[in-house]
Amino acid sequence: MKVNHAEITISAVKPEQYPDEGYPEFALAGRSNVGKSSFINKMIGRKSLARTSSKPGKTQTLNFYKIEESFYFVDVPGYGYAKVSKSEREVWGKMIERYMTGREQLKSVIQLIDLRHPPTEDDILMYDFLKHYNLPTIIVATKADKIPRSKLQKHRKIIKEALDLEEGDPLILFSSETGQGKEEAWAVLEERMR
Ligand SMILES: Nc1nc2c(ncn2[C@@H]2O[C@H](COP(=O)(O)OP(=O)(O)OP(=O)(O)O)[C@@H](O)[C@H]2O)c(=O)[nH]1
Ligand SMILES: [Mg+2]
Repeated sequence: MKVNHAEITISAVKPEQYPDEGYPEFALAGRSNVGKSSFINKMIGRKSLARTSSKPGKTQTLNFYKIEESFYFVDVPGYGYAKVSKSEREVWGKMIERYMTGREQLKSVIQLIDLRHPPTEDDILMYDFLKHYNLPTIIVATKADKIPRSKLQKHRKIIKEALDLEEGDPLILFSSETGQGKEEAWAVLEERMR
């Protein structure tokens, strides 16, 4: 898909603020700094619509990006950032749970995992949470440009096995630097938008 129009509609913290057009939504989940905002930017071909940072834990709200007047990417605050207090973590957990378990137009959760390292305990907990609620999931393994070609499949397998990936959940190797995986990701999204 070639995106001509994308805009941030709202940064929401509660359901009353979510957009109400009923467009399909794809939420981005993943640990802090894994590349969620970069994924959105790469997919829509914009350098910095979704704010990226070298400072982890920056996104603290559900950011709804409206794409082509037809669907939303929802940038969700990252998990697993050590310097976040226990009470902040609880607020985060409630916000995510409320959105992800009660949102009819949420078509799939795109869970991003750093391809360079085995999934963390938090990655596995998040995937188990999504599967517990029967949420269709797409795993996007980020920073593929940092892995030598000859080792890509080995790293892919480690993620697949650590998550005990369910059949039907795609695992896409992705790089927001090179654009690797972009077409594959669009194909899956377009299929799931219907
Ligand atoms: N080499 C490489 N770097 C990447 C890739 N994706 C993201 N990065 C870098 O990783 C850092 C974090 O990226 P973000 O997109 O801000 O990560 P995020 O998941 O949105 O982080 P939070 O909003 O803090 O949760 C930035 O410095 C990016 O440039 C990738 O595919 N390859
Ligand atoms: Mg971000």
